[in-house]
Amino acid sequence: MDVAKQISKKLVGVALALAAISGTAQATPGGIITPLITSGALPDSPAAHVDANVPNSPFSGVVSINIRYDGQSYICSGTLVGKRQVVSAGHCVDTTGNGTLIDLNKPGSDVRVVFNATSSGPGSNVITATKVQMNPNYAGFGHCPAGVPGFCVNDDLAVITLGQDAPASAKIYKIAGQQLEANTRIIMAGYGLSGDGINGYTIDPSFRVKRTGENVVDLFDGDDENGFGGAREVWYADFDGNGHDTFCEWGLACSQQLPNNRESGIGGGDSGGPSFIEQYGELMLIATNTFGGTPDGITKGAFGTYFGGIALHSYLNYLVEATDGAAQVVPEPATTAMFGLGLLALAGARRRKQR
Ligand SMILES: [Ca+2]
Ligand SMILES: [Ca+2]
Ligand SMILES: [Ca+2]
Repeated sequence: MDVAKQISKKLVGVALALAAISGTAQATPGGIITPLITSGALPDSPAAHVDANVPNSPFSGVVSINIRYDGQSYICSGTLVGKRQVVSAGHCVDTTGNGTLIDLNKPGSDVRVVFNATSSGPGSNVITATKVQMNPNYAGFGHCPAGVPGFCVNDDLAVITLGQDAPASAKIYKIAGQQLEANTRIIMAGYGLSGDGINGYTIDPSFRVKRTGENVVDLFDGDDENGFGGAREVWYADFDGNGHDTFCEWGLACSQQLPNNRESGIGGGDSGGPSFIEQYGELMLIATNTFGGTPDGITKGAFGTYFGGIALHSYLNYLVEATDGAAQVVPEPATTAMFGLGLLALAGARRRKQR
């Protein structure tokens, strides 16, 4: 029995409600919006999730991004992975919704990255991108490869190259080299819509206010170019609280629910922002946040919604290439390495015995 396929099938049915967390989808007020960092119920609040814009913040390299074209202005989030390289979402730099990369040479079109961790005051560190790339398999938000039915949020990755080095105060994150696994606790950050689990979205995105929150990974979609089999490309988590545990109710996954002041969702403007794990004592990028979904009868952004993004393990080669080798991929620590050594030793012992 192919569990992944079943889940993927179920999600494709469910996924019609998915919306991009920002970029194009956020164009019209009242239109479809999704991911941002939200808080739990009172006494937790969006304000309690704000991360101060100071150089010693562990989130100092989480940036907001202003994308402008055709007289429109959008907000997304991103992660610094090299002095001049920012990882974000493909849909943030897609000007048509069909995978059309923004043309930086067109008058009025630009991509600007906003760094907040600066001692020289707000507004002093906005750096314009000189190059923007979109994953070659990204064909627009929700678009599947030719001949594949469904709603695909796969391959929604972008790499933005800055025209000058990021401020020294902005942390450069390494990328975790291992597969993202279900039940992993992830730490998310972004500049998007916020609100709380009861009321949903109540607070607009802001280029200078970032929030952080956590959740636990529930499910995955495989590669859309490969019949949704093989490598994991898309991760999902639900925003649990106040009696809602959506993926568990749907019989898909019943992962741990985090405490009210940590369990969070995402909203419009959080798109492209990071999901980190803690490894070797630091935050490492393992996934991005790109979409949200609202089941029938649930308030947008409130408990019971779900969301997710791109699991980077399948894209490590792409990221290293698109950053001209700047992105640093770190192998996973401890157990696997030790286990590998153990196996080697055993094999050696057996060989010796046979001899
Ligand atoms: Ca794919
Ligand atoms: Ca959850
Ligand atoms: Ca859950």
